[in-house]
Amino acid sequence: MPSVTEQIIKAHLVSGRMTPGEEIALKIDQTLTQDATGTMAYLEFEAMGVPRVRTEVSVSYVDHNLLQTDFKNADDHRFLQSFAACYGIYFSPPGNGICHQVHLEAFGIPGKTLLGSDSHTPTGGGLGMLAIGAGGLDVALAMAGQPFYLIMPEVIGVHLTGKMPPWVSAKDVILELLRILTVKGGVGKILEYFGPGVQTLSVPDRATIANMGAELGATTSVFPSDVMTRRFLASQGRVAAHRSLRATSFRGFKGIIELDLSSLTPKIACPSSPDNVKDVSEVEGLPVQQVAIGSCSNSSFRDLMIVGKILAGRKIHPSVSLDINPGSRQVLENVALAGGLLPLIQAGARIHQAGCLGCIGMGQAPATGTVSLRTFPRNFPGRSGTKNDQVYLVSPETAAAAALHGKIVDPRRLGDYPVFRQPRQFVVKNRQLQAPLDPGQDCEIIRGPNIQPFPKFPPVPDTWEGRVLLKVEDNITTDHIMPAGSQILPLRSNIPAISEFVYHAVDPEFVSRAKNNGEGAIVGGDNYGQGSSREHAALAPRYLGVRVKIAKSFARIHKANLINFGILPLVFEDPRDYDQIGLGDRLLLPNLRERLLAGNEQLPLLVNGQECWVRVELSPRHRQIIAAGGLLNLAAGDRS
Ligand code: MIC
Ligand code: SF4
Repeated sequence: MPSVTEQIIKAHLVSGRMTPGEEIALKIDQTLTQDATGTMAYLEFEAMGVPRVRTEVSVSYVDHNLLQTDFKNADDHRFLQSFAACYGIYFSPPGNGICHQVHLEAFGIPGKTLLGSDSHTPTGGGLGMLAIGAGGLDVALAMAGQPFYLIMPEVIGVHLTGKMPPWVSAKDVILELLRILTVKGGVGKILEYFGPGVQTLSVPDRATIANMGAELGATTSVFPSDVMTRRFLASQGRVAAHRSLRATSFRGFKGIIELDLSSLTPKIACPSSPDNVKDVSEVEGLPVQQVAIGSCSNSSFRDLMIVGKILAGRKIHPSVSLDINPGSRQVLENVALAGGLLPLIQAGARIHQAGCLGCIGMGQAPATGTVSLRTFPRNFPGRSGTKNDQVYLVSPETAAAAALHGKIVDPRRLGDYPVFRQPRQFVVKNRQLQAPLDPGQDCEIIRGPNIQPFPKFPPVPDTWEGRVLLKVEDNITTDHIMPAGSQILPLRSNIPAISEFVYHAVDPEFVSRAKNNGEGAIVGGDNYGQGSSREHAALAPRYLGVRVKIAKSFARIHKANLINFGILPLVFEDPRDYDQIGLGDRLLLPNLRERLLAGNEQLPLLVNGQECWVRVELSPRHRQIIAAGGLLNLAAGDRS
């Protein structure tokens, strides 16, 4: 038997060969959406005319857009709820929890494939799933029973030995990997964890590690399914969902990373990138004004209980705001039952509803010029909602130490590491998951005025001409391209409105320049579009006339979204050409359409009349989609 990854892929392979670099198609068993990507995904699904989802399980979560400052988010929640009931989808209402946490608790099954319209869907890898983040349109297609296409990644083994010492936890493991591999080290790869160290990690530990594989740019991360997995499923009242999955041959691994868990120390990702990792001891003493504990990477029962234990009988530092964002209602209930909530309240914590909250700038923005320590997965610039923010990413242990002292402190200074027992069986009966209506029952989809029709885009012209509308550097995130936060997220169902904010913080003139120039291009550096799965980072620029993006390299999900919405991603043949192109330059791609459909791997690009070469790293299917002006056009028969 090969690796766990290969076993799952083999069992779901619809077409293609498992050779890295080749396009494969996978059968998808389960899907998830969240509210910020879900409305578009369901509008796209509706346009496909399929009466009911064709997956084993599909779930629609509301966890991102929880602030209801006007009708918009509330309208979207109602739309999602009514849509789920009609189309055979489970619905998880606001306050029930973060999609990835609730999915682990209630739906995840080892060996199954999960496609989610959120980049942290790989959290399910902690449970032995092949869980992949994708744009909403790809998830909509999976719900319609279509396979998911991707380029077969290389599988890299991560060999874990040893056991984490006291005061070191799963966040430190993944921060160490981020230090070694950087935010682009995982692009085009699946990380599969194996070795004796794996058995020392619980499923929530594994989920934290798999979750932030997204920050490495990895397609996903996979853990085996073993006795720990069985224990976790039993604790969730779902032991029947367990099956064992383990690798028996590692020959398919394209490389192996060695990590001795016992050698790890508490780590911290400094502003403003998850790979800017140092030892906590190196930044000790820095005053901290906000500590936030939660998000899909660290808000499980264990994470909240350990903080409760550390804070028990103590008070937080008066200059600190300690925000607790539980991962799910079930976590909050079980922490309360186990006596972990009272110490948090008494210590001075602010207890919030379960959801993403400050992680996506839905409240909890830090004060100007202050330091915020968060157990979240991302600290991209400005994502917190505050300009020039200073967000550090840490484990719950390091976060609790800072909350007590008002400054960054190595948690190993806190004395004995608290111990607590996790219940064998959590109380699970109060999960608020709404099952869909039976087929044939009457139902109505409730659409508020926030939901606007999907824009239509023209196919690729024979020869393309345009101007450089923007030039940006390496590691541009989707938060730069299409910011989130409490002002902009409510516009996710309205492309004309949200497009006014494209590249808002990077270049406030971008939108008017794009509108005044007809079609155009954006030029980027390495790892362009890292971060989230939001297809709005492709859709909204496309709406503004961006047809071409030229970069040194692209992040996986963003590239797939560009293709889906008819934006041509081109790669510099010679990266030095990046330096030769500037804002406002005139670009020409002669005979683009013909060359694209003929499968040309290089294209001549004229920059102000001077020729250079760009690479087209696209499958024949991708080329058809782009030529048609996007996947929806292609599906509707606007073939060229
Ligand atoms: C994020 O963490 O950036 C988000 C918000 O969860 C996104 C999805 C979105 O933008 O709606 C993600 O990770 O895909
Ligand atoms: Fe929500 Fe943050 Fe996780 Fe994204 S990274 S799903 S915003 S908790």
